[in-house]
Amino acid sequence: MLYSQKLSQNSYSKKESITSFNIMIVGATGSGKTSFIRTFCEFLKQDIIQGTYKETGNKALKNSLQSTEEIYTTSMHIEENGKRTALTFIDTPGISSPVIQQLQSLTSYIDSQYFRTLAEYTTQESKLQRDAKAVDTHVHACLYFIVGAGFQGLSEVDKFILKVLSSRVNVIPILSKADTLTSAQHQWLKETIKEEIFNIYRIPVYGHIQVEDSEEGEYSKDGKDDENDIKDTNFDKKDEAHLSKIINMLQDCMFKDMDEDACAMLEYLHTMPFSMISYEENFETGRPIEIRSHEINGCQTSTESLQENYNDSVAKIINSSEKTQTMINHNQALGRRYPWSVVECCNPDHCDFLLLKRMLLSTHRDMLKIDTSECFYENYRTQQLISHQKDKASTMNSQLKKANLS
Ligand SMILES: Nc1nc2c(ncn2[C@@H]2O[C@H](COP(=O)(O)OP(=O)(O)OP(=O)(O)O)[C@@H](O)[C@H]2O)c(=O)[nH]1
Ligand SMILES: [Mg+2]
Repeated sequence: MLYSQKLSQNSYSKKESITSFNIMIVGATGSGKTSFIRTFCEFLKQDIIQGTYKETGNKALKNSLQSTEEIYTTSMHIEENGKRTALTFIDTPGISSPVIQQLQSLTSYIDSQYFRTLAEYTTQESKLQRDAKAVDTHVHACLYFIVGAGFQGLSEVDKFILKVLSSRVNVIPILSKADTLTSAQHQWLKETIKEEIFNIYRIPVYGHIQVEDSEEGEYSKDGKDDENDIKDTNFDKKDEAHLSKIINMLQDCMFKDMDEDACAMLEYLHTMPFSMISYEENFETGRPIEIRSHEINGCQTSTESLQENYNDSVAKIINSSEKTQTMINHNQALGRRYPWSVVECCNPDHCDFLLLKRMLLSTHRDMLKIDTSECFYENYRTQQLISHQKDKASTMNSQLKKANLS
């Protein structure tokens, strides 16, 4: 089946007034996860519908930056281009050794959201009408933070975590602290991470579509079937051209069928891993340092140069309304100040913050939700049913044995 056909079959309800969208942030200790959430929230401030901002942590985003000790959430309702989203960030403690235990707490959190839906559906099965207002708490996207400085290829730990998480959620790789990289390092890291994920280790992160050579244009989601195999670290399916095959297939869909989703997926594959810079905070207040408009370079020219570098058909990256958003208010920008210059979180020449925001909240939001409910939740449900059947069968067996003995 063509990519475009599958997506159109799953078209979401246009009547829906507000859509829940939940983003989990995962990565090594100190990789910049909490700073990223703070930057995102600060940037979104003007879009937040008043009175909807909530944190389950103890004002985790308001005081000065602390190491994250336990999972907490930050939620808000935002409205952008007429689309309303109930957005939740799930911040997680940094991963350090021993990895297994920490990873298990993340997978338990993810699975418990699927379990919640399963339990709701089971209890409502007897009712005539299901509760249409049930809140969707599934993790729709999981941003995996990789620190660029000192990177020498994906470590065994990175591969293991990425593989385990990709069997449960849509994982999106992030290259954090991009301000610490030279332009050449930045480019090398992007290419290397993409090459390793798609071609060398074939890790089924978001965008990893299996292209079958035999039937051109056929595809299926790759690697989602071995989801519970937490110990499977067999990354030996090297295919140097795998990413090119995916891109060719998507380009086919885009040109033949004018498929907008295929175009959005090409944009995503072009950019990932998304490079990020979070704002520098004032030590005393925990608030972003003040950067005035005269300290920063004009963004308009840089956006144009970025567009020139892109393949024409995929180049509608940043629209004019987003250009103005590089300033969070009239004359202030988010960024980090160095002796030689100021780096800006929202300048597309400096990092991919705006592209990531657009991808998550607009171009890919519904695709990520569809993937989560139709692929990951369905996998979870099937596994639960199978294990329930197995339990039942073994109970019956032992009862039969007892009956035969007596
Ligand atoms: N240079 C630079 N430093 C950053 C950036 N983002 C965060 N930092 C710094 O990195 C340190 C750790 O940031 P956090 O946001 O607490 O990292 P974390 O991943 O949440 O840390 P844990 O919760 O302990 O796992 C802080 O000193 C931040 O100021 C960035 O984009 N660039
Ligand atoms: Mg943190």
